[in-house]
Amino acid sequence: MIRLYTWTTPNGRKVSIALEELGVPYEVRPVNLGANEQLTPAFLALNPNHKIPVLTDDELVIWESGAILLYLAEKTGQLLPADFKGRMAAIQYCFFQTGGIGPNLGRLGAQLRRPEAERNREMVQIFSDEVKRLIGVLDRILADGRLYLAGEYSIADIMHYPWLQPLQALRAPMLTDEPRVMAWLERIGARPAVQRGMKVPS
Ligand SMILES: N[C@@H](CCC(=O)N[C@@H](CS)C(=O)NCC(=O)O)C(=O)O
Repeated sequence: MIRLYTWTTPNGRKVSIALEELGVPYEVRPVNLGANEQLTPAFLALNPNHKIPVLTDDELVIWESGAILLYLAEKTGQLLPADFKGRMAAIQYCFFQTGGIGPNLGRLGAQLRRPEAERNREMVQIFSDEVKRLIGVLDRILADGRLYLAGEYSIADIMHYPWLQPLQALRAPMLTDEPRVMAWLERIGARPAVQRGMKVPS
């Protein structure tokens, strides 16, 4: 039985989207980050890095969203291109997401959630410039007319969607300025499994 330890945040939703896409039965264990439940000894025993998501599959415990999505893709033989070049491209975009858009947008969000007087303006500028640049990179990748990042729908798209969807909902100019990224987000967001995964935990 697969168990997903998660919360209402982008990294957790990558995994619920993938599980919904795969139609794999799973049990949700909400970890309330607002109540610091990720710091409890029981959770630290699963993930010493005290972050969601964590996935357990019987005795196996995996953390880091990219590793979890790769595990699910390998286990089911889905959501990764079958050809070697395509697989490597998809994995490349997964690393690109966890090293770029994830941390930069995460830190930008953390600044913007503070009252205005408590924000570090320099940090806000640095993170928003970097997020804008990274969205520009996605736009450049999509410029050849491909529908999905690695050619076909894969974990590479799932890794990015929950991070960028809030910017889409806010109609943030750094995103709306890039019509190809907007169209790609709309394409992903139209998928029923994505819509279900974005509601986990309910
Ligand atoms: N690189 C990790 C990042 C996971 C992450 O940052 N999780 C956040 C929520 S989106 C978290 O659990 N934060 C709690 C903490 O840092 O104590 C991944 O991709 O899984």
